[in-house]
Amino acid sequence: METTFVMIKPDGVQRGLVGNIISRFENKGLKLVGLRSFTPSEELASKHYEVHKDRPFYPGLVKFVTTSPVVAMAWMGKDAISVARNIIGPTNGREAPPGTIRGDLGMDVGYNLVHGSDGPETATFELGLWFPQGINEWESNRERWVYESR
Ligand code: IDP
Ligand code: MG
Repeated sequence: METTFVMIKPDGVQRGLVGNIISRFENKGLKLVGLRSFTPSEELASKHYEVHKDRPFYPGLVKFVTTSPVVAMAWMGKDAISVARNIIGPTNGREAPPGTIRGDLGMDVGYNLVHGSDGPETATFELGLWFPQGINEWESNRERWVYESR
């Protein structure tokens, strides 16, 4: 089982898409093991997006995610990192295929509604950053109806 970090960015919260977005991960069969809604500090957002610090869009990106609340989540499941990335879709909403969050709901490359960890090291780093108190793991009786065997 893998756990991945997913964040609904301020555009998703402001547009009232929180329920729509969460239900896609839930319906897929992933398990919600962490959930926090708050406006991130500049320190937190800068650390989260540190890999992009030399990119021209970095200052605007940090400003974007610190001006309004986000919904930070931890989702668990088999291959949860790639499964979540597939649910989210490619970065640019105009190019993202229908069926993905960005393809169905977004029209922009920066305002693209959701963040998802892109690999195991990133997921560990981001989960530690956003959930310093740890995740809330729990036993789901649903999982024996999601996976053939455990
Ligand atoms: P990802 O979210 O699909 O993994 P990344 O390339 O890791 O995309 O970029 C991180 C975030 O930075 C994107 O989700 C988007 O919000 C923003 N971003 C990426 N490229 C651009 C750009 O060219 N202009 C503005 N914002 C961008
Ligand atoms: Mg990325």
